[in-house]
Amino acid sequence: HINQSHQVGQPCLSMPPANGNSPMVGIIMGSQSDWETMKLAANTLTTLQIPFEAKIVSAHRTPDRMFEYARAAKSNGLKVIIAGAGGAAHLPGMVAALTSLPVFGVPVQSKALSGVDSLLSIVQMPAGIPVGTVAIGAAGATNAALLAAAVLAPFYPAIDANLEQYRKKQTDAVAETPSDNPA
Ligand code: RP5
Repeated sequence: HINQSHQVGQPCLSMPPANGNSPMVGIIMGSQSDWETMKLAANTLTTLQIPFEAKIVSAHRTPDRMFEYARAAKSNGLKVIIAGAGGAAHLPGMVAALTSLPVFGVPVQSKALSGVDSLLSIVQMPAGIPVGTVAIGAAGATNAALLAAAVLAPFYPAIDANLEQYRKKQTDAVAETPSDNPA
């Protein structure tokens, strides 16, 4: 919730603190087989101490579950949805159609077409219903979590601090000179 005195169009001075228990990010995926990829999003959110939930929600196999999940997402307290799917990957776009929460789509690397099918299915949304589409596979799953953190960071100082620390650690880990035996 935004504080009671908040007026639309006015700056909101007191944002709610991140609640340690209730999920702020919903990670959903079309199949159990997507988890190997999508757990990289989960691991990144864990590192950043952002509470999340992870669910299997298929646009094709469990369409009713998808409708219920997307429709209830905002009232359940979620702030961002990360949706991963492979092949004819409808899940991110369908979920984005059902909620105005930001949706980041992760194209899972498919066997037949190496994820190019997933990428094109997710990225080519017509104007009006956006899906923030990331790279195919592991990099995309990690980056979707980092984008979720970046969306939340301006409103939650603890998340902002964790995200800055994550990036600093990454920068500090880059050696100035190449080595034949990198650590
Ligand atoms: C999609 O079909 C899923 O997102 C998954 O990437 C792909 C294959 O699913 P499985 O046949 O492995 O369950 O719905």
